[in-house]
Amino acid sequence: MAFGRSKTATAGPRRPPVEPVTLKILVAGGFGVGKTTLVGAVSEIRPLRTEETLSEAGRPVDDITGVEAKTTTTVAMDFGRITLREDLVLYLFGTPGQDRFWFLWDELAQGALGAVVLADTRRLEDSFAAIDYFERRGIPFAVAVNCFEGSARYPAGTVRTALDLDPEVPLLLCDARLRDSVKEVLATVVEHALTLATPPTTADRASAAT
Ligand SMILES: Nc1nc2c(ncn2[C@@H]2O[C@H](COP(=O)(O)OP(=O)(O)O)[C@@H](O)[C@H]2O)c(=O)[nH]1
Ligand SMILES: [Mg+2]
Repeated sequence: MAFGRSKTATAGPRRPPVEPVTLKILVAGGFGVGKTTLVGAVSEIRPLRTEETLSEAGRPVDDITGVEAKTTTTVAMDFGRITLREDLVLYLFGTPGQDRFWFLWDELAQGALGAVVLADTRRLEDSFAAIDYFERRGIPFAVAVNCFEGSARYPAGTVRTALDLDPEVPLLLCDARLRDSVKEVLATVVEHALTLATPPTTADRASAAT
C-alpha cells in the first residue's frame, strides 16, 4: 500500500499560481453593428474607448448625414479584457469602422490569435470587408450575428450562404449586450483558432490519406 506514488505527499503545501495565457482577439464588423457594445459587455476593465469629437477638419470626410446627433466617433479602437478561464485571458481589440482607418487594421492584427466578425442581417454587406480581410490574411475568425430586435431571423445556413463562408468557419447568433452570449462567441473563436493552429497528428494524416 505504501508503494504507490502519492500525489498529496509530493505536492507542495500550496498550488503554484497559474500564469494565465493571454490571447489577442479582434472584434470587427460594420459601423453600428455592436462592437463597442460587445467589448463593454464582457470587459473586466473599464473599456478604453478612443472616442474623438468629430472635428471641423473631419467634417467633409465623416459622413454624418442622418446621424447629426453623433458628435463622437471611435477613432482607433475599443479595448477590453476578459478572463475566460483561470488560465486564459483574452484581450479584445475592436477595429475601427470607418474606411479611412483601414491602415490601423494591419497594426491591430499583429499577433492576433483570431477574430470575431459581427454581422447584422439587415445589412450583411457591411461585414464583407472584414471577412475578406481575415480570409486574405489567414486569420481564423467566427461570424456572430448580433440579433437586434426587429431584424428578421434567418436560418444559419441562409446567412452562411449569403456571406459565402467556408464550411469550417463557425457561425453563431448572439446578443452583444449579454455577457454570457459574448463569452460563448469568444470561446468559439478561441477553440476554432486553436484547432486550426494545432498541427494534424500522425493519425489524422493517416486517415486523411485513406
Ligand atoms: N437592440 C440591440 N441594440 C444593440 C445591440 N448591440 C448594440 N446595440 C446598439 O446599437 C448601437 C450601435 O452599437 P455599437 O456597439 O456602438 O456599434 P459599433 O459601431 O459596432 O461599435 C448602440 O446604440 C447599441 O446600444 C443588440 O444586440 N441589440
Ligand atoms: Mg464602436
